[in-house]
Amino acid sequence: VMMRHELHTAVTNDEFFLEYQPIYRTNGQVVGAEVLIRWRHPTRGIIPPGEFITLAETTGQIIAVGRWVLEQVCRDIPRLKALGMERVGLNLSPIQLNRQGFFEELLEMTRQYKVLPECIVIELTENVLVSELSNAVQTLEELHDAGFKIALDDFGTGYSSLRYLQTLPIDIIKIDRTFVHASGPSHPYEPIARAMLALAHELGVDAVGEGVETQEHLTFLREHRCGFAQGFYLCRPKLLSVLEQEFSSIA
Ligand code: G
Ligand code: G
Ligand code: MN
Ligand code: NA
Repeated sequence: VMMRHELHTAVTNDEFFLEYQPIYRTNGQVVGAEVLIRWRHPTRGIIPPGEFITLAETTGQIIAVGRWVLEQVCRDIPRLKALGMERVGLNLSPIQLNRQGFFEELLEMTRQYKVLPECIVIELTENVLVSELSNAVQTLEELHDAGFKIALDDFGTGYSSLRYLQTLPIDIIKIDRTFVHASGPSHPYEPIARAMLALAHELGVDAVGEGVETQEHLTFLREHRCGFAQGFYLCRPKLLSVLEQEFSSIA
């Protein structure tokens, strides 16, 4: 169909671009970033990933798109490091993860650009793990053994069982913003949010609070020993060149 063909053109015409959203320690220090793809459509303007990733998955074009993202990230890593962003979170679709040879391709790409595996955080949603569990487990083990970091994205919103936290090589849980926004003693999710952070602490995995939009959200995370935070209150996703300007004017 139309959009499918347009997606194909987008890959060949270089219409995608990346934004990075910084990730901070809850004490304020920047430590990393999450990369988010955008599509600069020739007539429709900027299209967010929510509007084309699903299509790219169903058509298989996600493979080419994902490869483009990975290569661009590998190129950007030295510049990110210069800003104190030592790790980059990459959102992966189950189709990418379950594709034969994905691990080898990732390894090959990082070697080519002399990127250390520990600089790359593979972000997966809980739903990915449930729907495609059989293949995913082995690939995740391989990735983890090679030094790549594994993050469970949108934690608390999917269909996952807590069992995955023990059976999969998870390094980081990203607490969904539903729970980050639950601060305040009268909020019904507040006990759950606190329990999620206690769980991360018990398991020895890093916790990143997502969707931090106010000082109150940040204080809540800090008070409940959440080590890391990300959100509009701290910094919006931005072009790397814009981050470079802003971070150098602060320093
Ligand atoms: O920016 P926005 O809120 O529209 O992002 C929507 C979703 O798109 C997020 O859940 C994010 O994980 C996903 N996403 C962003 N970049 C990528 C990417 O490079 N690959 C995949 N598979 N998903 C992405
Ligand atoms: O599903 P995932 O966590 O990968 O989604 C990332 C998306 O969340 C990005 O599209 C990003 O724009 C969005 N996002 C980042 N920070 C905030 C925030 O503070 N509030 C809200 N509502 N969305 C955010
Ligand atoms: Mn994510
Ligand atoms: Na998320």
